[in-house]
Amino acid sequence: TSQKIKVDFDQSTGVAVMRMQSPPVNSLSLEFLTDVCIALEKLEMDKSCRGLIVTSSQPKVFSAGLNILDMYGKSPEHCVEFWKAVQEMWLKFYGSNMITIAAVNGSSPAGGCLLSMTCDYRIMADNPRYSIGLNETQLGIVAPFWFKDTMINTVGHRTTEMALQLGLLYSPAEALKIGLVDQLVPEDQVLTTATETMTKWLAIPDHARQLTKSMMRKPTIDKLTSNREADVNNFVKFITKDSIQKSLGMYLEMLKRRKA
Ligand code: CO8
Repeated sequence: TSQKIKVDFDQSTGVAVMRMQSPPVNSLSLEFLTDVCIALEKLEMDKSCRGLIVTSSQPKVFSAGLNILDMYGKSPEHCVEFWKAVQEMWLKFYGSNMITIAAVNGSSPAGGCLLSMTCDYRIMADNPRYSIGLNETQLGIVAPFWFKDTMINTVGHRTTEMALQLGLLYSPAEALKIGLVDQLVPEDQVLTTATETMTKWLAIPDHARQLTKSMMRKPTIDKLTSNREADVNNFVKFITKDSIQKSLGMYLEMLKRRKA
């Protein structure tokens, strides 16, 4: 696999740990998404792999979400390829047969939050500097219906409506309160807690758990699977608009200024 993701699979436990290590902030670029999908596919095909923990090797950040530079000043053709890769990542993670646990050891906005929501369980570092949420409207863009559906399935309709309209980023304590994450632990215990939690989930017979997971998620997955092309077209039409490109440009400027 690539240098940007490190996968350690422990044969004795049947659990793999996937570490995202794409500096500086694990933004989900076309290349990175492709590598993640290939790695996930390999694990999925290995019947001895029953559980997957996803975490970050970067300090302070789980994932900054979709790579904005893949959506800014790019050709429609590039945007098509990029969006297909985003869809693919979501379909693979949300539909995974494995037990998936997100060890959210840093900030996790937008696509980062989406990735963690595709997992079966979320453990977040209890550090008030970190935040998590779907903040798309703050960038002047709109979370697609399947981002919205994933959040509704996680925290419910009313909370999602408010979160999406305002583009809310939650502190770990707030995220726990609304159920966006399942557990908070001190930063240095995120991974060990994920491993302990995995043991509990591994005690359930796979076939029963997998059918249950599929029963819960299939309608949401089918909605995208049967609308993939239209969803790609919508994305490209939206993201290549001058006004949207201008918003993204301003947001990138804001990120730079905030740093200085
Ligand atoms: N894409 C590209 N570059 C990024 C991104 C990103 N998502 N996030 C940060 N960067 C860049 C920064 O610009 C900076 O670049 P440089 O070094 O050249 O100045 C570098 O990464 C480091 O960033 P920071 O200095 O900000 O790092 P911090 O550790 O201080 O903060 C954060 C980390 C909290 C992750 C912060 O970088 C941040 O808030 N980033 C923006 C996150 C964000 O808003 N992402 C939204 C992406 S959009 C998305 O995921 C879903 C889109 C759905 C599309 C729907 C359209 C229809």
